[in-house]
Amino acid sequence: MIPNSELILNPDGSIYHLNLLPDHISDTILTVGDPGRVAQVSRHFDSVEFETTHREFVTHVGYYRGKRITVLSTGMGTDNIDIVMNELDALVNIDFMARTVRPAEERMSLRIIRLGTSGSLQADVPIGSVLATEHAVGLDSLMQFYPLMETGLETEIATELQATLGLPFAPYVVRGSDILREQLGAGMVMGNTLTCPGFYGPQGRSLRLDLRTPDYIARLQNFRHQSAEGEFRLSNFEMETAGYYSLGRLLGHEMLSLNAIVANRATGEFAENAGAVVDAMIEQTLQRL
Ligand code: R1P
Ligand code: URA
Repeated sequence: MIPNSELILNPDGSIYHLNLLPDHISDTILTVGDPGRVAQVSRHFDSVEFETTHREFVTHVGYYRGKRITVLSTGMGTDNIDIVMNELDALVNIDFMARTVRPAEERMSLRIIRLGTSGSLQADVPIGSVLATEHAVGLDSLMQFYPLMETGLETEIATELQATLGLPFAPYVVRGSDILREQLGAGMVMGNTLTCPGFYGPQGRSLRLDLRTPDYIARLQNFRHQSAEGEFRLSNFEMETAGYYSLGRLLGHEMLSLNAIVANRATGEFAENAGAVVDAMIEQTLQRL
């Protein structure tokens, strides 16, 4: 039995942070960082049957062209993704009454799609494009706490990137679901996403503070790893994808991160209408679900 201090339920039986009951979610879940973006997605729904808000976690559940969809905001950073992924998984794979993990044959695999904003690292991934993440690379510490099994290629990339950046720790590298990326990402840019534990220094932005590594951005832009699978380079920056992909692998959920490119760090531009770039990604994704 999972104790009260580990599986924390609110007085109405809902899970601690997300404030949701098992019946509230669908098998397809769209996640966004910005709580304000939840309504930007659900305004396309035929109907909304349930809404709740707790902290930065806003959830709308409704129907889009007859399909039941949940859209949920996560706030920023992989520390929040640890909460979101563990609690979404608990909603489907833990029996709240018995406080036990469901047997393997009863466990459910969710389809979770992140609709986020992102900064491009490469001049040829322009503002306005939508990038579907193939590999995520985590510079955050989340995977120091879980036994993520990385493939040989993932470990090689992590080791080389650690040396390139002169980091005291190895990043973690994890490839996402090929099926979901092919299903929903047709015509989008395919790329490898660097998940950072911050928006400024960890993404090489220097307003008033110097960075430890002055040519940090150039090192990331020029990083290449050659393997039988081809050339690997880093395409874009954001703050959640590696958390999703690694916890998705560990918990058995299908994950896809879609990135609306609103900044380009090679050219120094920021989108004049970032909202329109995000809207286009939302509409295209909903039509493909
Ligand atoms: C930073 O501005 C935030 O934007 C990106 C980053 O991952 C980070 O959360 O995603 P969202 O637009 O989904 O929040
Ligand atoms: N989100 C990020 O994390 N970085 C950017 O540059 C833009 C959006």
